[in-house]
Amino acid sequence: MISDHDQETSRSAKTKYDSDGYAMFEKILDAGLIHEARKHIDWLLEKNPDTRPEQLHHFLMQNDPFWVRLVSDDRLLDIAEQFIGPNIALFASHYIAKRPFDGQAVLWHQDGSYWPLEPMEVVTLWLAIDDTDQENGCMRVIPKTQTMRLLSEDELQSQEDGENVLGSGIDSGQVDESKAVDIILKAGDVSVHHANVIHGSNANTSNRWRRGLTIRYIPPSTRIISEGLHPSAFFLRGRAVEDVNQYNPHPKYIEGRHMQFRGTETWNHKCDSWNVEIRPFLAKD
Ligand SMILES: O=C(O)CCC(=O)C(=O)O
Repeated sequence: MISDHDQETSRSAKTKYDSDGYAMFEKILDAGLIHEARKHIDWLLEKNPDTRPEQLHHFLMQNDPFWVRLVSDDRLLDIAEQFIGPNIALFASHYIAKRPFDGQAVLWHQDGSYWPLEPMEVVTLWLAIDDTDQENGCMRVIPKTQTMRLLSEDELQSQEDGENVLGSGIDSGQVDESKAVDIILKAGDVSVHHANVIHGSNANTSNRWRRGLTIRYIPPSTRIISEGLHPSAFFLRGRAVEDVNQYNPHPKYIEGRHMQFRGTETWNHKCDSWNVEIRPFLAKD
């Protein structure tokens, strides 16, 4: 049962989000799970030695039980529910992990410019896996820009110099940086942002990591426009909608193939029953 205090906190976060395009939630995930998320990044980097740590994208998650377990955590879904309602699917997720002294910037952008979603009903949760601040390249938001129209990808400036995460961004002349707010978080905290709000982050100039996980949740009425099965389309909570999306089955943990994590046996049982429950919405193979 949600306490009066939690209800009050969630009401004020929603008010902040509606007004400014973002909100913050403290102390959401426990230190044990955050430790496993750090181990997971190390494991992914070992398996993908040519991939920069800012580029651990959703295409790696289709058969990764820990990743799907993490984004299905009820504490995260309870937050997503406040913004998109009780029926929740995953569209994408991406670790943006910035190494000490070397982590790249994310240029100013609106997420929706890049996304094949119809309608653009989606919310991002950004999970802090380290403490984040100005020195290690925390996220920065320009409040209230969620009311701006979405720029299309060809209205963005390309900057494919390999020195920034997205390879493009909004022309800096169109962004009033004096209004930027730093999203300073502790590991285990979560920030939430709107698909239209302008945001980005600076490079990591500190001697500390700055690891974060972006998680993009949609209601199942939002269509993911994709040729074939989208690799990170997972149905996570509530009721799915017919003839909109096809989903991947929740992957079971297999020793030797996947990263070991706490509760794998329980996870595997959950996968079995969940995959039966949502069978009509799973991609046919
Ligand atoms: O992690 C970052 O620095 C930027 C995150 C971001 O751009 C996003 O979540 O859309």
